Amino acid sequence: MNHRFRPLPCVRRLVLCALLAAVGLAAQLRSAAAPHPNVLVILADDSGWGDYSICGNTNIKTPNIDALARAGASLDRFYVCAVCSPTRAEFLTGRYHPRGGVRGVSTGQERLNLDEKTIADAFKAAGYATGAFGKWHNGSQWPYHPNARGFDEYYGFTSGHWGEYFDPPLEHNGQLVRGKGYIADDLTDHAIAFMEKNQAKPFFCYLPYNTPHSPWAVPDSFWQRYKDAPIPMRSQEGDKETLPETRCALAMVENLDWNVGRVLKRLDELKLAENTIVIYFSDNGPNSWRWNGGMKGRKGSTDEGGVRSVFFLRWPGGGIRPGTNVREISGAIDLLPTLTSLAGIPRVGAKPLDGKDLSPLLKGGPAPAWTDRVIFNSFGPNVSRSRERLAQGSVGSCRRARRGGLQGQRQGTQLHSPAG
Ligand SMILES: [Ca+2]
Repeated sequence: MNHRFRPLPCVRRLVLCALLAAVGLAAQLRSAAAPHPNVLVILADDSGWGDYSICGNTNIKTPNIDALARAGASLDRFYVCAVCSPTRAEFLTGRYHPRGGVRGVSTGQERLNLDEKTIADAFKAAGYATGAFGKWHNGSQWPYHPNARGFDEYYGFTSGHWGEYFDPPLEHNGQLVRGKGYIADDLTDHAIAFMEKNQAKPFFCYLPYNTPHSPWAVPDSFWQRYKDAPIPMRSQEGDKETLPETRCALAMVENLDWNVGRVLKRLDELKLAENTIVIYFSDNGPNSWRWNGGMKGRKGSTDEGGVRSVFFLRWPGGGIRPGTNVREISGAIDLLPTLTSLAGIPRVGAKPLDGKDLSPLLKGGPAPAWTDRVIFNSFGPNVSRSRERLAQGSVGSCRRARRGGLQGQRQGTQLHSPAG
């Protein structure tokens, strides 16, 4: 007699259900274990909100940056600082720049306090390869050097201004080297090499260009497009605009656009685009009087024209839908909490953040609960603030900007005289 146990039909069904449940759980675990997204942060230097064709500027063509914008989300009211170092400090820490000791751009005022933790510290601690390629401007020497602030690899120059843009003297992880060709092209080449080298694991690549910051220097192929070109869209400041400067700035932004196109093309070729968060913004307003949507102020001012930047974020594999337009105010202080949240990694450090996680806004869907807030901006003796309600007026965005400017934006920022 065969005494081997034969499960009853109902028991067999239970076993089958258990097996199916186990398979489902395994699939969920595989999903949960999906690789963290790569992050590519592209930062322009002194490019104004109006320096892009997608913002309605017919003086210039920026097809690659425009395409990046259309493929993801735009932060329509994104605020940076009046000058370089403060914006970079806010991006790095998620905190207003004075909290980290950054009050200016030179004489040590650009240094980020050593007890501040950076966004690169967070990504490095989470196992990312971290690299920065470009202008640092938050302290030149160790221990303020980028290699000491969370970046495994650094190529570029650590000060805020560089006098030579062709074959320039630069550094690579603290070693003096000679750059090759135009500086923006060279920085792009090194960022691409970093992504290629680290394509098998998640990377955090910070690409802070130093153009269109002066000196006014651009490869001849780009200059030839503008040398004699008409400039139909002008600064509202009239005689203050210097056309040769406008022409060179626009040529430098077109060079930036070309380099952004090269990076994005390489991400496609490496099949990394789907799971790479790409963001693009500038560190302050335009460095010359040129068309900027009619906004008051330029670089160095806490008025709207000095502190409003474009902001584009693309992440096809992360549920960021093309054409998403976020109207709520936001700023460089929001990038650390937002990018760590999107990547699913913890921040490093315990100091209170000023920024907020914008991911509910970026992912769209039903209107997320969002609390109105005030964003402050300061430089020297000037302080300004932007409020949600003021910024939600009947003004344009990059997607629907038209020639003639955005005069209403003057109301978006209020300037307050310093006490005394
Ligand atoms: Ca700048």
